[in-house]
Amino acid sequence: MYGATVEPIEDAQTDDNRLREFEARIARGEKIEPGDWMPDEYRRQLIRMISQHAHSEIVGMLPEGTFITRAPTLRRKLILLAKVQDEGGHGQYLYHAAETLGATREDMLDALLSGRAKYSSIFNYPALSWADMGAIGWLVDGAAILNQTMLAKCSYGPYARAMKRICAEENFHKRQGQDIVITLATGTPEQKVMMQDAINRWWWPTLMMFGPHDTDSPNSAVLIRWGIKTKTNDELRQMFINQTVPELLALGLTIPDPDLRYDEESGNWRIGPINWDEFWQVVKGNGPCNQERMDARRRAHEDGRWVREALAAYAEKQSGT
Ligand code: BYC
Repeated sequence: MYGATVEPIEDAQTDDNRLREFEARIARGEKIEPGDWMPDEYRRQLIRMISQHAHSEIVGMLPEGTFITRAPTLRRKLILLAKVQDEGGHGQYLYHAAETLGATREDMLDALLSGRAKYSSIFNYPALSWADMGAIGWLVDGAAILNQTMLAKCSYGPYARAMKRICAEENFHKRQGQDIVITLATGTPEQKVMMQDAINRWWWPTLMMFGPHDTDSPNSAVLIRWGIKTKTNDELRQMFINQTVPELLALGLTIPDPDLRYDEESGNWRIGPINWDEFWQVVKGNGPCNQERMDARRRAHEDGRWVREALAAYAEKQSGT
């Protein structure tokens, strides 16, 4: 009887001590590794974020994938093919990172294919012209780099290390986007119109990629407390705006925001209101391409079934079971 009442108190004290030590390690800048003690909520938040990130990479292959056969030159085709392959590779690193926390590949894929899992809102918009390859590379990859450079310093070792490798490749992705944008923006009048149209369509969805305003971001507080995020959604969004606006304007392109203005006092470019209704509609599955994206992923999963079965059968044969 005595033991039964004492044990939970000891457990609670042990957990308090573990939490203190865990937080002290994060404060010292140490990485948390897979076998280390961690709060359940830290594990849950990481699995949520890393698996959503992995899904985003895989679904993110689709808008650009449709242009591999339509690239204007062989060189552009090779570059785009390499970029889309890189994205598949990023998905693999990230699924592995989530597996180190106990998530299984089957559960993560099931969550994606059944529509339970989120993935980045940005990939539910259509890629309509070759200029979109430039806009995705410059804007979408540019936004992703800012977010991922932050995550490369996060407290969880496997995620931070995956991010370092991914960021190196993302920089190449952004460069190829910039190269397309510069070529079209300084090309024929028709090319410039095509480029401007792509910027007009991708600008606002890219700003939404950073997530809701800090006041509406329920996960940020705990992610920042435990060193997963070190910057807020709004801080990263503002960094992106300040970096990108002058570069696009310098090319003679415009930003589709009548309220855009430079604030001398703070040194920030100020934007008009973001359409959060549109964002939440897209996140809930009602964006322009959500259905198409999920159909494509489900089809690919079915098409790959025989490969998974053959591999499983081979592994079973090898192990002699
Ligand atoms: N889309 O509390 P909040 C790439 C959700 S791929 C959809 O602020 P958090 C690339 C959020 O999940 C790059 N959902 O969340 C690939 C949460 O719902 P749950 C993708 C979004 O986690 C191919 C709710 O809204 N990058 O670069 O603190 C080609 C409340 O939000 C979005 C990553 O995944 C969104 N945009 O902050 C080219 C980076 N935003 O989960 C390029 C890793 C928010 O509670 N993720 N939500 O049900 C992150 O850094 C953070 O999760 C976010 C959101 C900044 C995205």
